[in-house]
Amino acid sequence: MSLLLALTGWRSEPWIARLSALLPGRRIDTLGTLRDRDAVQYALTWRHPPGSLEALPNLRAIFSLGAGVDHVFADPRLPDAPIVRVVDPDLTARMSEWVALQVLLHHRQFRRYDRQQRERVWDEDESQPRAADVRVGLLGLGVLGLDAARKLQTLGFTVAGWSRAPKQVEGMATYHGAQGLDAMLARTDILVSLLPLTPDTRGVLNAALIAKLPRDGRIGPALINAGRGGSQVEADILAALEAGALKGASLDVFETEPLPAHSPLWGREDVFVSPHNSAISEPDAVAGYIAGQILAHERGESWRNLVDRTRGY
Ligand code: NDP
Ligand code: OXD
Repeated sequence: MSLLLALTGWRSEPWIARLSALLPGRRIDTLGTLRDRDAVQYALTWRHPPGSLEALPNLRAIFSLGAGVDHVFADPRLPDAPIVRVVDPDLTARMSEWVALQVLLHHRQFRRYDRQQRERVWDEDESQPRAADVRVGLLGLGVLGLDAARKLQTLGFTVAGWSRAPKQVEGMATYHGAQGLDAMLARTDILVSLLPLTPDTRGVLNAALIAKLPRDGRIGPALINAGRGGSQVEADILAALEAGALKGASLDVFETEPLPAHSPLWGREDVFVSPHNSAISEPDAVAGYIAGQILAHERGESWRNLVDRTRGY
């Protein structure tokens, strides 16, 4: 019985090494080495080629090697097996680090002082607001959004969050649905998106949304997106930066990845670009999580962190 690694853009070797150590005696195949399709019980995917998980008659589960599963649903010929996604403290901690870094970057005007240092300019801004005076709004209050929100609260920011379904979170203002979105945007200086990409969230970070962010805050408005690039309209973000409707942006994900060399986002001082690595799937952590799930399932336990196919996340 075997595991199949179906990866695009990621190396298989680190995963094979970790999984072989954790699940001794099982064959780990890649799409290139697979000969016996009947033997495959578990498929592990990161952007697998569409159709490559078909004709695996004994498939018990599909594991996304990331927290997001839009890449899984991009396959129109996806087999009808349970889909398990990554929920892991290592990945969650990495994302919260990145979000906190970006919120602080805008709050403490990092790009400005970075430029001033390069230009040897000593120009103190006497109007530095307190973190409590800065309103952060989280789009997506799931595993990652909630952890980031809590850590931002610890730093002193005034944090609210938005989700699809109503959610009670002690000590935090929460909003949901279309009306809730407008209400949260109206009290947001720094907007952070940790939304999954679904038909409902595609293109949601657009001109109309940006126009609803207040311009009377102590800093911002600023937009931070580490969810998925398909949720953002980059032409609208650029136009908003030009018009002053946005003061800055931090983007880890893009409509096209890698971000094309000709994208104007690269060259802007008011935009921070990172290469979709705000929260990597570290093979030690994630292989351990997946092996643990497989062994637990084989002892009769239910899958944890199953993806809802109708919601798309
Ligand atoms: P979760 O499924 O735990 O949380 C998703 C959140 O988004 C939930 O709060 C959900 O609402 C909300 N949501 C989904 N659809 C809508 C909608 N239409 N309207 C309002 N809220 C909505 O996911 P995670 O927090 O674990 O991960 C979030 C995303 O982060 C991933 O899907 C992935 O795209 C991205 N990611 C990016 C990484 C990177 O390196 N850049 C790394 C890891 C993840 P509700 O609570 O009501 O269900
Ligand atoms: C993920 C990612 O979904 O890295 O985990 O984007």
